[in-house]
Amino acid sequence: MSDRRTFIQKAFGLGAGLFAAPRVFAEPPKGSSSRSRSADAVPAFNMPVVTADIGDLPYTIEGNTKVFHLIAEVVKQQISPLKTIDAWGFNGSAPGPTIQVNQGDHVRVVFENRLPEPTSVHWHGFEDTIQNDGMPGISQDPVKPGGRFVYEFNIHQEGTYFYHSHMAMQEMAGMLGAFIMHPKEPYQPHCDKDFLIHLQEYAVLPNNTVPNTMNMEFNWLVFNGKAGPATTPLIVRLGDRVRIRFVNLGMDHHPMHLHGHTFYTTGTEGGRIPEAGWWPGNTVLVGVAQARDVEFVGNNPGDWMIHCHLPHHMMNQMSSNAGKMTRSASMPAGGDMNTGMGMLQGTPGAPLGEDYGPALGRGLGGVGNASDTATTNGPLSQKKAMDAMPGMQHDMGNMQMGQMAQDDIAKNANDVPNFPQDAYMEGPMMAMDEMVDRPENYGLRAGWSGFMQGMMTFVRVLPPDKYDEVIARMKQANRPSDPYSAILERA
Ligand SMILES: [Cu+2]
Repeated sequence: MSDRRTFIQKAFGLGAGLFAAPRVFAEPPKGSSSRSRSADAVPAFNMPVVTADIGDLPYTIEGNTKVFHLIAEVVKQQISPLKTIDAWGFNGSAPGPTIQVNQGDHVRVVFENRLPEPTSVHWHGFEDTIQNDGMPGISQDPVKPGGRFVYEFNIHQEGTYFYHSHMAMQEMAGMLGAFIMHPKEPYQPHCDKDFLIHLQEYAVLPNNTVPNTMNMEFNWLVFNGKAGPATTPLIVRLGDRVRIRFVNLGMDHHPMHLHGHTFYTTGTEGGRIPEAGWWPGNTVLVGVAQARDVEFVGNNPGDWMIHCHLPHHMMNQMSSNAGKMTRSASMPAGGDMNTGMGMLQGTPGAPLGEDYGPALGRGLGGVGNASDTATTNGPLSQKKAMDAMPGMQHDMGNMQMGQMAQDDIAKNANDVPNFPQDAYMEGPMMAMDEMVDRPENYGLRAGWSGFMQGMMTFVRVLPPDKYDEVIARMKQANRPSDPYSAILERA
């Protein structure tokens, strides 16, 4: 550890002039109300990390040891109101619950494998003994189904760390979680809110529940196991200083973008960055196996989006929209859902055969295949579209169908190449405000959920009266093991 730190310090020493600027938190742009409430008055302490939609792994104390029981198991993970997948996770969720400890703690993790195959738990970034590294077949025997293994750590680091299965496909099935090591000396300035967001992607075919962990074409992009609009917003009081820890244990890289604020990157998967090395931005690229901690003062009231900026990661249930489903007036006679969406099926060995349309898992399909493009655009009639998808859930409960007015579509829309793009995928017609209703969403503009998909949620920077109202509703909900409890207890 010391070698790396020394190197960083030396590097900063050599380039000191480059790092002279970022003192912005001491002098925020918009008057005194924009200062962190706690930067002046409140002594720094380690605010517990809130992992919305996931929560924490509880522990017991035995002597001077914190003991956690971590269970690998098959879980049903509802990633969206209309989509529940069969994932592998820990203690009931994928990702697994966040483990929070303090620098200096002695920690024991009693691990139990309830999966149908061997596994183990790797402790990512830990400077610990090889016996605790969790590498199956290298540092330990794989833990067989029904088996146990005890990991034991003396925590001397600080920062955002992870645990995950080191068997790649298990990791892609959801076997990951966060491990927070709070510093002995609290970070300065104090953060009033400290959130963690896991970034993951799944490839799950329509009408399927099992992610294809080999597929590289991901169609469900999730924050803490939820796709927008089912994600839970981050609730911030105007003037709060906020930390968000992004954790990426997936297959893609994610440029995480925040609206309305400039943040500083203050930490990586290697711990805290000295202040002179913080860098400003509104987008931070979180590469695979990396953590990026960002901090900002929520000094700009509003419901601000925070999202991955990769366009395909801002969508749910993606598939090509240039194919039969949207460009023919109706389904081929006797067709099913798969045919309608151009899914891979039909004559074996003839992937460009006439019965194939554009498919999830292959290209747009138009090249050399006249049948995909010979049909004219069908009118964008909701009834026709729904009638053309007999396998889809027409009864969508509270989904707010039918709000897209005729005026929203140009009269010549069907003559325009590339139409429909987002008119078909997003908008008020796809809103489901009531289905994703929760206290954290209180007061959002009606129909908001039709414009939020994939890796997206809000940072809601609320003036005191609105903040108090949302917090009161969250308290009233009295949810068991509420991931927000650390904030609710202190509000
Ligand atoms: Cu992304």
